[in-house]
Amino acid sequence: MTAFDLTVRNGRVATASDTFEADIGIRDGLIVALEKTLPPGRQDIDAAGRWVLPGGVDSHCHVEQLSGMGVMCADDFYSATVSAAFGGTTTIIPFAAQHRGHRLPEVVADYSRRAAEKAVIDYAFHLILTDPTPEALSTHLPDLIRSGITSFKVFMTYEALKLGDAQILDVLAVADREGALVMVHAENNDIIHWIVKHLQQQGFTEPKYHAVAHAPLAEAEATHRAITLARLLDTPLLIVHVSQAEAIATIRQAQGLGAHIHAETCPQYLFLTAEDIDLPGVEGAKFCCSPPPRDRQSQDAVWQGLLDGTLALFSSDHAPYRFDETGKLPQGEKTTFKQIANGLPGLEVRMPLLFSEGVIGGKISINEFVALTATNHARMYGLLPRKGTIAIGSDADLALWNPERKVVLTDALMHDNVGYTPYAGRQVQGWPEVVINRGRIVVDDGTLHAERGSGRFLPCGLPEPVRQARARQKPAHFIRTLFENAHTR
Ligand code: DUC
Ligand code: ZN
Ligand code: ZN
Repeated sequence: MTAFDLTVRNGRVATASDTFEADIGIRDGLIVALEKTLPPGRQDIDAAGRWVLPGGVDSHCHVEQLSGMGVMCADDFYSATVSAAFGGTTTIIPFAAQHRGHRLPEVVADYSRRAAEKAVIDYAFHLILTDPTPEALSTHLPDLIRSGITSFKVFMTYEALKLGDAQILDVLAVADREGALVMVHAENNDIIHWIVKHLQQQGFTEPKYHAVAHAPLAEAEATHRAITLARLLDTPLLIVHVSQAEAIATIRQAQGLGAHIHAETCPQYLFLTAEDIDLPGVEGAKFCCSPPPRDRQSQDAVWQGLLDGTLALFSSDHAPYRFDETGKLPQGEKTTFKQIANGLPGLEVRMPLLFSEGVIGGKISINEFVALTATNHARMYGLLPRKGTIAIGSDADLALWNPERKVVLTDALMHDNVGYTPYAGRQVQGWPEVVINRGRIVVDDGTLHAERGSGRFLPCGLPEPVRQARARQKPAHFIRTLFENAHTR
């Protein structure tokens, strides 16, 4: 009898903390052996000359989701997960997005059904919470947390999505009590609206004004305010898609004070700037996302934040819209910056961009790469050790990276349904040639092998920040008890 369904042999293995030579034995979708030399499996892959890394975990992406502006994403759960897999990612955490007036259980059931039919790799869900009614707070959220959705995103901007500060406090308090992590989109809505109004009055409509409207200070202020709300309740908070220096400094300072503040950044803040939006006609729409790409100093600040640990997560924030009337350009060539759908594709290029610039470029170690693209995500959202690492008992989610292979990123190379990549023409070094999810070879040298619907839902456990906050034995907290009293009467 063969001991293993699959062995990955002769590779150099890296986790977030170790680097070692080992063969990996896989049975029933799990890693069951890690030895210098293992007997052959029913199927063998020779990883000589390649890095064997945990499959990536992309914990921020939008899939088959209606935006706040009412635009449907270009990717469904099939195209998004295929695209992710080709880029070395084996787990995604997209959003089940509530729109006002919709009940959370139905929202989640709808996303779950669509993902189960189409995904080719494993997935969990966060919620987007836009309507924290008393029923949602007291019943739906606790039920969903128990069913494995243990993180929710709230917005401080977008008229259709945003919560006020008091509502955010309500959500933070429920999350604190029930064991979930709140993620926040931190931009000051009024600042953005005020600038937009004046830009529009003066006829400034091109895409580049998107970056003017979403001023760095709008992000800095909202980041400070969001952190203040979390500190008031002494509860964890995760700031998503951080793009600029002042916000990073505020996060760093709060972390230094012992607050449970965590943060994420994305490729667009390392590899693009506002200059990319400043193109003739509406071409710049391809680079419009919120927060927008900033400037060189901001890029440096984001790199520094990744290096010193202020920013623990490197996610794509894949928010895919085609460069046509269905997505970026509802009014064709006449589309103004305010009408452009916000978001960039990035599931497929997230890891190759960071591998090339970070690991090959000598800015980060291979272990830091693994932490930033896989392990920290799994830990943050309660999926470790099942996902995000290479260890006995973990799911056999692996990516075999050829560190020598040079690839020019082109629109045609992408497997999503977007039609363009903001990084077209860039050469990267290092490529995930074989991608394995639960022991199934999903991608092998440019060919997809996974079936539609073969991905599985992953219930998330307690997010690590929540576990840490609980372990710290919070002193009785009068302000929090005010909330508890109000909700137990
Ligand atoms: N926020 C996101 O997280 N993604 C896309 C657009 C946005 O504003
Ligand atoms: Zn956002
Ligand atoms: Zn997003």
